[in-house]
Amino acid sequence: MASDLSSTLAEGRTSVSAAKSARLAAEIAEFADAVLQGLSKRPRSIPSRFLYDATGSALFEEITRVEEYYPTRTETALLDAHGNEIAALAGDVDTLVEFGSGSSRKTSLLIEALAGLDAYIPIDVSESFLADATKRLEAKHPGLNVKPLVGDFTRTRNLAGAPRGQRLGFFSGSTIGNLTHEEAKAFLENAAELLGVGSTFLIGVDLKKSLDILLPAYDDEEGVTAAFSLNLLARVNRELDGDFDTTRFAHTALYNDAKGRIEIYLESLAEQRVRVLGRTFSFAEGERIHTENSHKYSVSEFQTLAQTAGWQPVKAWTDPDQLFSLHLLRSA
Ligand code: SAH
Ligand code: AVI
Repeated sequence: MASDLSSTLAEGRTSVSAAKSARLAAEIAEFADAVLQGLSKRPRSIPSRFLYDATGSALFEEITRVEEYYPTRTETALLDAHGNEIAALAGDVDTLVEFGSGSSRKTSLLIEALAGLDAYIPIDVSESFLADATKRLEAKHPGLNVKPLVGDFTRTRNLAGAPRGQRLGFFSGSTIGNLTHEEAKAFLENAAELLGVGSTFLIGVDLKKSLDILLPAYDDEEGVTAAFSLNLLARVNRELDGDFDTTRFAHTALYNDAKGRIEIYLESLAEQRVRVLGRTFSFAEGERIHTENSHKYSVSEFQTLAQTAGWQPVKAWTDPDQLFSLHLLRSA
């Protein structure tokens, strides 16, 4: 009996670790495709979701603590001040679904405000970071059913095994700004399907503002944001047999006024050749790889975008300095 049980448990562990290895292999294959294609085309680019391996996620956490990076502390203050009102407007919520949950630190404020919450489903591509955050949340909120989902939130088509009932979506940190307007619309339409009719969605959105505040937030004195960007090249070296010399590329952040977004690039500091998975890529001095966009919205611009994707604005909250906004939406 005991040996039956232990062999069943061992088989269970084997299938869990096999699933994990398969996921890891698929993620590396996608990373390889994205890098080889992205470095072959002009302008060169690599999608921003690949910034978040375990090191990238830890560096993003560091960014949230630097003085110049106002979004995290401002959004936290908004959640702290308005959590109860948000919970009252959202009504009875059974399941909270978070997209790009990262450390889930801010989420505790929402979980505490939502009386009667049964389940929390954090979705993130950064597997080990998600696992650590899950352990922390389970310890902090005993009785809450935490069901993490590893994957790309733009391609999540079902919440496998998630309890039914009333759902509230949460997309914090202005991660929606890392998507283009078209991608954000498609994401919001898919989220409406995932969350279901009558669901609500709370989204943190960074506001348009003076470049004196905006530019330093993406190029801090200490160089934490630069380290976060450059880790993408280090990740290529680690996972794709690359030989990028990260001291010969520079993190560059600029504001594209026409597109209302911060654009982040890695700029080659010299003429150089780099090898990735056996292929050679030549860089001219000053040539760039586009790694990230961070779109900024006025409150009404974001509400219009949400409406085109089938979400009705319920209420928006902003801080006194008009740095950041929180939007509660209801699926139409
Ligand atoms: N919401 C947190 C973390 C923001 S950082 C906060 O506000 O602090 C962005 C998070 O989204 C990271 O944890 C990253 O791993 C995740 N992420 C980025 N692109 C993703 C994608 N396409 N699918 C799933 N997760 C993604
Ligand atoms: C996660 N995301 C919303 C951050 C942002 O502000 O666009 C990522 C980031 N990149 C550099 N600094 C922060």
